[in-house]
Amino acid sequence: MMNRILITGAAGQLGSVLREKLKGHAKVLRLSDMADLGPAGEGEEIVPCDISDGDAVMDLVEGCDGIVHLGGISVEKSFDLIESANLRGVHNLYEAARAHGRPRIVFASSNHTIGYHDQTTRLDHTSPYRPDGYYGVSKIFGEAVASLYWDKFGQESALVRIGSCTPKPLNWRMLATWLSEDDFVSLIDTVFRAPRLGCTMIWGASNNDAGWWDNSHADFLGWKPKDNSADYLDEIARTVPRPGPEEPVAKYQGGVFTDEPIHKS
Ligand code: NAI
Ligand code: 15L
Repeated sequence: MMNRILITGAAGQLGSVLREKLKGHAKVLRLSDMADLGPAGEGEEIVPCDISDGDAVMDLVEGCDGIVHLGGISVEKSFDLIESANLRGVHNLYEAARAHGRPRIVFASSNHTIGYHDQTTRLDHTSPYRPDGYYGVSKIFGEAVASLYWDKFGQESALVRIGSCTPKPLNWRMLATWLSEDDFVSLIDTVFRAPRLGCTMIWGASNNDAGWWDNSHADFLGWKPKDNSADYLDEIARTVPRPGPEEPVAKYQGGVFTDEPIHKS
């Protein structure tokens, strides 16, 4: 069993899910965020930290043998906000990992790295980036830093381009992008157990009939997502009006993010 897994962004939506569902995957879960995390439970350590602070991140990472990096801005915002949390934050994390024995990193990247691809296009790991905002650009930066630290220092990472991780798919687009919480947990578990990881991009989506992304390049890891958004098709058809084909949410893989302005600080 792993000794200590660090979860950054542990107070957020996915962090709260993993706080529960990764219990028992390591002797200790070190939970970190700049937002309040409440008291530590059994098998938990709470370490508050702003990831844009390099010294604090250096201390945060010490003693961890795996990292799930969720912390940062998770939607489109001004460049200033994204720069400090997502650009400096990732730089600080990789520098700290390098100094502390190179624990494996699961980096929460996003489908917004490729958001301007049309929904009729099938993508694989060789498809070009088409970010739909500065948020998507910052995730491409994170993937590039991971690649640099792999080639230069042998730092292993899983670059998980998460689609939409929610308890169930909520709209027509999510029939393609949905990642169930359990499949996310099994992905993290697979990544930490794999004999070889390297620096591998993985599409973070469940086994959806309506999916857009081909993960066959990452078959060597052995991850087998079990859930399928098709189980919710009837419910969505009954409750969610179908958008017109030219609406961003139905046209582009990044959905409504493609309709965002460039935000000012
Ligand atoms: P969230 O916004 O709920 O959580 C992010 C957490 O990061 C928050 O608790 C926030 O306080 C923390 N944070 C922000 N700036 C920080 C800083 N400077 N220092 C320390 N902590 C900071 O986001 P969510 O939905 O939980 O997503 C987690 C990660 O997964 C994010 O990196 C997001 O970009 C990525 N992701 C999530 C998807 C989803 O479906 N939820 C889809 C694609 C990517
Ligand atoms: C993301 O990257 C966001 O963090 C999340 O809030 C969702 O909007 C998701 O993508 C999505 O595209 O559904």
